[in-house]
Amino acid sequence: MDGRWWSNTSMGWPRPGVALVAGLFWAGAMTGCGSDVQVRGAALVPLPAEVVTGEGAFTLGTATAISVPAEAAGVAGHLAFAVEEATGRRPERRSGGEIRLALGAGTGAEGYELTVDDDGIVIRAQTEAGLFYGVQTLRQLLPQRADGEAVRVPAVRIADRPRFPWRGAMLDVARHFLPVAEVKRYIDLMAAYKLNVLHLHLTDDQGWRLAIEGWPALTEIGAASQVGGGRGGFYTADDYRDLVAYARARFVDVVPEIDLPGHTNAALASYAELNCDGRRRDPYTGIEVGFSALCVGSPQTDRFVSEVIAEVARLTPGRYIHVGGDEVRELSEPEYTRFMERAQEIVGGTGKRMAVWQEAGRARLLPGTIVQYWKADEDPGVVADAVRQGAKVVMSPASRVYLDMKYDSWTHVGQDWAGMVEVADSYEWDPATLIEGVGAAAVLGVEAPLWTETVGGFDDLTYLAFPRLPAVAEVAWTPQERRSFDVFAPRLAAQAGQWKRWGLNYHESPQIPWKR
Ligand code: TNX
Repeated sequence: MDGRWWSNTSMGWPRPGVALVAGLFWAGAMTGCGSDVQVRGAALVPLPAEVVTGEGAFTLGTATAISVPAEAAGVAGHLAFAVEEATGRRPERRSGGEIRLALGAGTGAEGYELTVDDDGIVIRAQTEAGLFYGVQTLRQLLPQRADGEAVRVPAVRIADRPRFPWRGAMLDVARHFLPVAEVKRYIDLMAAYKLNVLHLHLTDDQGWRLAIEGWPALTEIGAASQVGGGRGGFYTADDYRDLVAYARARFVDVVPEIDLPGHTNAALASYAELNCDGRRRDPYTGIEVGFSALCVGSPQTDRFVSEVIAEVARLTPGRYIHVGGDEVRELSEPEYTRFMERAQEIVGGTGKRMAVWQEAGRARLLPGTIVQYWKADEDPGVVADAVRQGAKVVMSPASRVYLDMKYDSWTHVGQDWAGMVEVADSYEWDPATLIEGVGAAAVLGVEAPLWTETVGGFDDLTYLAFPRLPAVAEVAWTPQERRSFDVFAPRLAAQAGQWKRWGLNYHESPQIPWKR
């Protein structure tokens, strides 16, 4: 069978080296060589590690069935959905179906192989996660639904695996609360682009968004505010479990953040005892940062932090708990580092590992801690210091991947303190060379935060995330030597049909050749 796959050579194409394939693929489309259906292969985001076109095609019809082994049952529904999106009909699941999932060694933990030939489609992977990513790729290969027409998928062989294990997005549900249904929609969008970590920024000055047993005022008072004075809101433990399960079913881990010891006005407004002067703060609805801090070192604060972290750990199956540590201006250096080290002990006591914003690199860290880089004008040397202590780094450079930055001066929503961030800025950088002293081995991955000071509704949220979120997904997934903005831009443009069908509000960046 192999001979068929290298038959490109006979079309005058060189045997495809990894770096060449995408460029040739697209060049073929541009010069009109190949049918329109073949062009669809060029529409993959993130670009797989290897793509080789073949000859022939598989045609899906209303009788096409799917075949899924019992051990991969968690992916069966996702595959059925992908086929239904394309054909308009839910496929039957039976052994011997033409679209087949198979478990087997050799693809790496999250990798997969996808083969389309005249007889059918096979996705093979070592894990259910790998199969799920193969299904997401298949979704992008399937032509958009045209009722009654046969759905033809050109022959192709894809071998794919991610560059980084942490491919994240962060939602700030504290500044403006987001209902469960909207967080789920965002998880769907993340998963379509193979992102696998949802960092939930659950608490901040303007609101506390998770119910904690034994601390009812956190939700009675702390959750009842948000930026601009709206009603706020919070997740019950059941809501949160529901979100975690929904994410898990899409191979997304939830990393909860309880931002400490600063960004805590909502907690300070809920409980007088958390303030050194014993007086409750007023709820805060502005957008200043850095003014609040727990009364560190007091037994009340220690009990509060211990009980909150214990509850969050109990509700969270994932490995990490984020405890913030950013922008604390009200504490002395020793007060700050001592608090972060105590928080680390508390997190460790629950069996989890701690994640923190880069500032906490100044504290003594345990190996395996995650430090999240975000700000260039804060000394990036602290990140290298943290790495020397055995920490791993998640890259969230604000000037590249803060999805709350405006695209340009016309953007109707967002901030600009880290500059204007167009989609090319989000795309054209290498996480492994960004910070001196922090090489590839220290980088766990990439995460795109979306802070919501200015974001009041889901349409504004998606406007900021699209198209930059898919750009960041490719930074996190695709080998660096395979990436170039020129080849990315038309592939990204090809996503817009999906976005329209999903009803997404997105930014029509002038850097992308959208098709009209
Ligand atoms: C900085 S990033 C913050 C957030 C703001 C954001 C706005 C970080 C650790 N702190 O509190 O929401 O900028 O862009």
